[in-house]
Amino acid sequence: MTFPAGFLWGAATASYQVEGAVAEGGRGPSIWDTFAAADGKVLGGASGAVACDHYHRYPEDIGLLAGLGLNAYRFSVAWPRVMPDGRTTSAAGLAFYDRLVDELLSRAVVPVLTLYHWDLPQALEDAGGWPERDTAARFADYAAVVHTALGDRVNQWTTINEPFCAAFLGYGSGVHAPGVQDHETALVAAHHLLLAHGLATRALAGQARPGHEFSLALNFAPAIPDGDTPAHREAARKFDGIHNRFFLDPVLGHGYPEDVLADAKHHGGRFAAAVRDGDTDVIAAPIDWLGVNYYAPARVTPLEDPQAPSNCPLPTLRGLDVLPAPPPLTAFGWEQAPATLTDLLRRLGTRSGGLPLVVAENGASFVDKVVDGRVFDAARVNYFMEHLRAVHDAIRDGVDVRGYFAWSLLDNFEWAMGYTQRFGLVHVDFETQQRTVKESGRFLGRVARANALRPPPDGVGDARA
Ligand code: GBH
Repeated sequence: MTFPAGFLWGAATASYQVEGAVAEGGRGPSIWDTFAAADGKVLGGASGAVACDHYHRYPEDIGLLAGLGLNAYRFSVAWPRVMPDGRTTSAAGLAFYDRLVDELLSRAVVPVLTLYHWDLPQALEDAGGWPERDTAARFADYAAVVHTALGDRVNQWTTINEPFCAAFLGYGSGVHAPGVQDHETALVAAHHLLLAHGLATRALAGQARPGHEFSLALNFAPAIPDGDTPAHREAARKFDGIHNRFFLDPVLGHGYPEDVLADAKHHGGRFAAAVRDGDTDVIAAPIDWLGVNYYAPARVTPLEDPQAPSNCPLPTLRGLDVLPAPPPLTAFGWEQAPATLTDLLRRLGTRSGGLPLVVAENGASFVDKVVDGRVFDAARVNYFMEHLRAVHDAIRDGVDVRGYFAWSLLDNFEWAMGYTQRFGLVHVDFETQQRTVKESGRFLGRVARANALRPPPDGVGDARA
């Protein structure tokens, strides 16, 4: 099972989840520093203050990634390093990413840079955050500054990682920073995040060099109706609408989906008022590829009362429940459904008219133990193997998939779950900062070096056989 020539094989991280050093190099506070400092928001009272200390240990970490045989590193830039107050550029902040990019290039690793993975400067939250339209303009300015500084060496640019999470978990359910709980506010925030993507993409395109490519990364949770009735299909439509199409459709130039806007009617008029003439054109700024973050589907079932509140805390959702996932589960309790990834990639390829796709995140948390200096994470090896076969199935069917990034290079700060969920190809001991490459890291590196997945010997690790 060979992958296309030039396929990007990488691992991903995010600034707040790995860097630590939150008070160094002139970095300003972000909403995640504030959120993690508040009582009861993050499991165990944890924060990203130290995390993996990647800010100091990036040469070692990039050495591990390159040593495995991976050829790309997807990382995010911390806006509050580059602009401690959200507006004024810090040379010291930019200098860190300068060093990081040089280190990657010296090891022939392709830098894939994400401008926003949820660490909004606190000063901008104090000025209204994503529910405030001006934040989108501030983001475009910031994007241009980073692009000016690194555009001579970085070709792959992603504006925003998972606007769904930044908006709906940050301002709707409140389980992520800044912890606002208001679904109408969350919809407004979502619009401004998408607007920020469009404004930034336009700004970067205006100063692009040959070879530069622009993208954003959306998280998809395909909705699987847990039964074959019209009510089940309606429940799946609603979930798919707000989780997936609400973000995908405007980026692809189709505007906001009418059915989702109808589902959103009970939220009042603030979202409609936030969408100004011309915004949908901005959001539809051409991109070169779409980042596809995939972890698991959602099994949905209708409630008898179509107006009854859903157990899934997303704006617009009424009259449906999301069922507990069937086993085998990851440590997070997420379903393992590789075939859903094939379906998703096919659907995105069709819906986008053939836009190149990159699997920008895929991975699983399991309970890992270091034994005699090794981590035999067989469940994760199996997870990667099955999902890579799923990606290959889509490519075989003609979908243009250009790369695959494991989430994550390192065990790291898993947001509201603190340090309790390990997703890394590399184990991190958070007491000593000792790194231990896991078996899954070696496995992915072998696949990357071969640019091919070899079928396993009969019956071995083959859940589909
Ligand atoms: C990714 O998001 C993040 O990009 C990354 O930073 C993180 O470490 C990684 O996942 C692992 O968690 O729909 O309200 O029931 C994953 C997207 C979105 C998946 C929220 C789980 C459940 C919330 N996640 N979703 S809800």
